[in-house]
Amino acid sequence: MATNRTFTMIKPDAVANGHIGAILNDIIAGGFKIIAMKYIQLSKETAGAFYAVHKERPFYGELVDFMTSGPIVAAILEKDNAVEDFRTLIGATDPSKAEAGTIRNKYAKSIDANAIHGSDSDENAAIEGSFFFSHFERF
Ligand code: RTP
Ligand code: MG
Repeated sequence: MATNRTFTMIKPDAVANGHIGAILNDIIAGGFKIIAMKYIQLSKETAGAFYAVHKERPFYGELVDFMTSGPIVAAILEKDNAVEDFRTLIGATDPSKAEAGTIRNKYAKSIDANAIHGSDSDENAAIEGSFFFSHFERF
């Protein structure tokens, strides 16, 4: 059964381009409730650990460099069918393929600087949420 939580990061490009407010509005308008949130800059070590599943991929080094290039907003979100519905709200990894109206279609410039992260499974949503937030930081 699908759990009702997912994890997201508003990535450094979207933060630098002034889209935090607009993206949070889209997330809330999409029916998601914010359970936890923080504004932080990742170290290479932290970003490398978060993306360890992609370690062998050719884009890993660039991904870690990009994700540590400026502050991000990390959050745990709640909604029925959260993981799948959030992936629909953000659109395809490559923004040129993301459907009109999706967050990546509106705010992302390239497959590397693609504005936002969304967990890809219930299991990863739980792992990623716990990576960033303790139980005392969830509401
Ligand atoms: P995310 O994890 O950020 O929500 O993105 P995703 O599931 O749609 O894509 P994923 O396969 O998990 O890849 C993580 C991030 O790596 C970059 N990427 N570059 N050049 C490439 O072929 C390529 N593929 C992936 C993207 O920035 C992607 O968000
Ligand atoms: Mg992914």
